[in-house]
Parts: sequence; C-alpha cells; structure tokens
Amino acid sequence: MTPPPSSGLLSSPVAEAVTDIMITKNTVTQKKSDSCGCSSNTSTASNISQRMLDRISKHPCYSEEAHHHYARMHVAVAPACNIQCNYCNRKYDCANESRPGVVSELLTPEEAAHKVLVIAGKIPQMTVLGIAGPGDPLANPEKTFRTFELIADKAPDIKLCLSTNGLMLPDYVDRIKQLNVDHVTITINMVDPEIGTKIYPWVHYRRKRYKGLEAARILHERQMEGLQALKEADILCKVNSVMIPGINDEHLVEVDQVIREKGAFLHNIMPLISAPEHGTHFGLTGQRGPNPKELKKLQDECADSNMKMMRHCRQCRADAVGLLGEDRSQEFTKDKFMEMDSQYDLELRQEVHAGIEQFKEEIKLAKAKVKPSERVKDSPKVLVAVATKGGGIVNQHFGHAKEFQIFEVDANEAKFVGHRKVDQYCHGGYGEDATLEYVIKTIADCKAVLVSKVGECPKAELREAGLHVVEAYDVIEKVAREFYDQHIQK
Ligand code: CLF
Ligand code: SF4
Repeated sequence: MTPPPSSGLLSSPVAEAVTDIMITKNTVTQKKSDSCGCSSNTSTASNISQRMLDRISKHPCYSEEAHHHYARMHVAVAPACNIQCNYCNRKYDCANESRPGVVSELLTPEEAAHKVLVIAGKIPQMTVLGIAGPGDPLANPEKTFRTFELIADKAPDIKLCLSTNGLMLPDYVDRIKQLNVDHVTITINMVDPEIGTKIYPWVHYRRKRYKGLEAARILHERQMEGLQALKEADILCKVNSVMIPGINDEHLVEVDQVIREKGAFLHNIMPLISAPEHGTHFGLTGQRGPNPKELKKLQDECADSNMKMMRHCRQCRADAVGLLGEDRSQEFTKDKFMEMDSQYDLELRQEVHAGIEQFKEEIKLAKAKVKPSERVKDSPKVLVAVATKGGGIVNQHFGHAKEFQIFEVDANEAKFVGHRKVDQYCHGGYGEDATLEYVIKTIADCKAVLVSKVGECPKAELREAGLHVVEAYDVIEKVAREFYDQHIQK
C-alpha cells in the first residue's frame, strides 16, 4: 500500500495526476493507480534565458524538469524514407527517434488529427505532438505538414515537433516556420563523411541514389545547411546522435562541438540498440551498442563543454503516447481511438497546466530546503536508483518498476543522469527470482534504491548485493540528498 501523503505538496491532486487522469465534465479528478511509469538539467541551467525557458518548460524532451510532468505523443503518418542507416530495418519504425524493432500503425493526417484531439482530452498534460516516423517526416512532406495544419487549427495550445534525418530539411525550413513548429530534431551521427560511410550505405537525393563517400557527403552538407537555416529562423534544434562503439563513439565529441557552434540547443546521445532479430546491418554483423557506463562517460565528456545534454530520452515509438518512460500507445490503437469522441477542452487543459506549474514550484521549494547554504567542494558522487511513476516523486513500488531513474548525488545536489530499463519484478503477489537477479545487476553500480515500498524478500537480496534500500514517498531530490547526508556524508 502506498503510504498516505504526508505534506500539502504530496497531496496535491496534480502530484497524482501523472499517470492517471480522469476527466468528468468540467472537473478534473485524479486517482492514484495501484499498479505502477541534462548534464541534462536543461531547464535549470543558469545560462538559459527566461524566453528560452518559456519555450521549453512544457516540452518533455527539451526540458528534463518538464519530462517528469508533461507528456508527448507521436502520430505515425510518414512511412517513406530517403536514406538507409545501418541500424535500421525499414520493416520497423525510424530508429533515429524510435526504439528499434517496433512497428507503428500508419495513420492518415485526418486520423492522426482525430487521435491528437482524443488524447488531448484524455491526457491534458500532453503538451507536444511530434512526428517522428515511421520513416522520415520530410520524405513525406505533404502528410506531415497536413497533419500539423489540422492540429494547429483545432488544438492551438499543442506544441508541434518534428524529427528528421536532415536530408530534405533545408528545403522546408520556411514551411516549418510558417506552421509554427518550434522544435526540430536532426539526427547527426558524424561530421566527417568518411565515418558516415560506415553508417549510411546510400541516400536518395533529388531522384538519384548515391552510395559511399558521395552519399555521406551529401547528407552531411544538407544536415549542416539545415542546422544553420533553423538557427536563422529561430527554431529550436535538438540533435540526436546514435553512439556506435568503434565507429563514431570518439568522433561524437567533435560532433557535439560542431553542432553547438552551429546553434543546436540540445544534444541527445542515444545508445545503438542492435539485436540480430531486428535484421539490421549492424544487428546481423554483430556491431554492439554501448553499455550504460560508456554512454554516461561520453555524455559527461560532452557536457563538460556545455550543460545542455539530454539524458532522459526513452527512444520512443513513432506512435508513442504518455510521459517519457511510460507507454500508453496500446490504449489508443486505431480501432480504439476511432471509436472515441474528441474531448479537447482548452480551458480545462489550461487549468491542469496551471496546477502542474504550481506543483513544480512546490517541488522547487522542497529541493531548495535540502540544498546546503554553501557549495561543498570535492564531495564524492554516488548513484542512486529511483522507482517513480513521474511527477518528480519517489512514488512507485520496487516490484512495479519497469525502469529506474538514475540520479547522481553529492553533498550539493541530486542530478538526473539517466534511466535503466528493467523487467517488472512483481506480478500480482509473486516475483521471479531470475528477474530480481537481473534488476539487481542492472542497478548494481548504485549505492541505494529509493522506492515507495518493497517486499521483505527483495529488500534482503538488495541489501545483500550492497544496496541501501530507502522507502519513502517524497520529492526525489529530497529523499536522495537525505540518504546521502545520512549514509555517505557521515
Ligand atoms: Fe517526439 Fe522527438 Fe519531438 Fe520528443 S521524442 S519528435 S523531440 S516530441 Fe524525446 Fe522520444 Fe527521445 Fe525523441 S524521448 S526519442 S528525444
Ligand atoms: Fe531508418 Fe530513420 Fe535511418 Fe530512415 S532515417 S533509414 S527510417 S533510421
């Protein structure tokens, strides 16, 4: 059982709204679900202007803070692609912005617009609509732009977002600007076409197929041109890079420098996921992906030069719905959402957003309370694993977690640095030993696991593996910092 909320903050309805919001007429009621959902501190970085903060504060990908509270959705309207990446099998969704091996249901722009309106009503904290596949959105410009037009017309408060491989981007920046799409992601894996030849076997450009160095050079030049054009148009640009050990891992430090110089706002380095069963070139040739340690090391290296490094990406599906880290897409398959009526209600959405903003302020205050008055120098850093359904709260049972958020804690702060996916350990009263073993292995480099509740048996095993077990229902940073002061500092 979840302990009763102990403060005003935790009993805030919005705190509980994260995974489960039910709308009744003009009222929002929330129920707590029994089952369990840069440096990436982009939104808190002191070098970000207020205007910029306003642009990203409700975008769960561009702001690490926002991703605890606001949701995004994708619509799969763009099937075609114009390049081949060695980590992609075109039977599946675009792997530049999606988890490999997933197939999304293709929609027409009209179906997509209906789906957005349905979900905007049912999940009012959904603030961003992204088009990220299943192919490349700009290889399908008419479908992509028609979808944006329909949504902008009917749901003006929803931010529009686009992800592309960049090949056709320079041709469409004006149109993107015109449609008020304020966030564009380009996947850039290299700034050296020689390295590009190991990632891209061909590109299809202006009705001609190019291979080898020529192909990689065209893609590189178009990506740089697109990046520049976005900057000139004042459109926020995030760059995704897939980290491929032995191919571009060391090179990504240079990519990071180049894209920052050219005005990218945020860099998201994602691990290559390559499994032979996905049938990709890399999967079939045994190219491995990085482990979490290697990924963090590279992200830290790039973050040294600039704070804006995204670490909370979940490599979502082309039809993803919900908070990052939770997948509600199966609640809204085509056969289901086509039967649902749109309940889009701008006023109600604004009310929910105001509640979330108020809740965020309360979290900020709770964090400030555990911040030392003076910065402690050379304080050792430790990792802790957190079970959370969102909202910035430790609020999930150990056995219900499908991922753990990883925070790096020292005497000054607790900083989100990543997440680790796991299989859910508890299945209605029983837990599998093999799953527990796997979960413990996944978070073995952490000093503690912070959960709302855990059974005696897993608790004993976690302790035996050297992890402290902290049971709490409170703001993540507060619980993490208090743990640090009690067990590490002393
Ligand atoms: Fe979608 Fe991408 Fe927009 Fe986000 S996802 S189009 S910027 S709304 Fe986000 Fe998903 Fe990572 Fe993409 S977590 S894969 S970064
Ligand atoms: Fe696949 Fe996306 Fe690459 Fe196209 S751009 S080949 S869809 S990963």
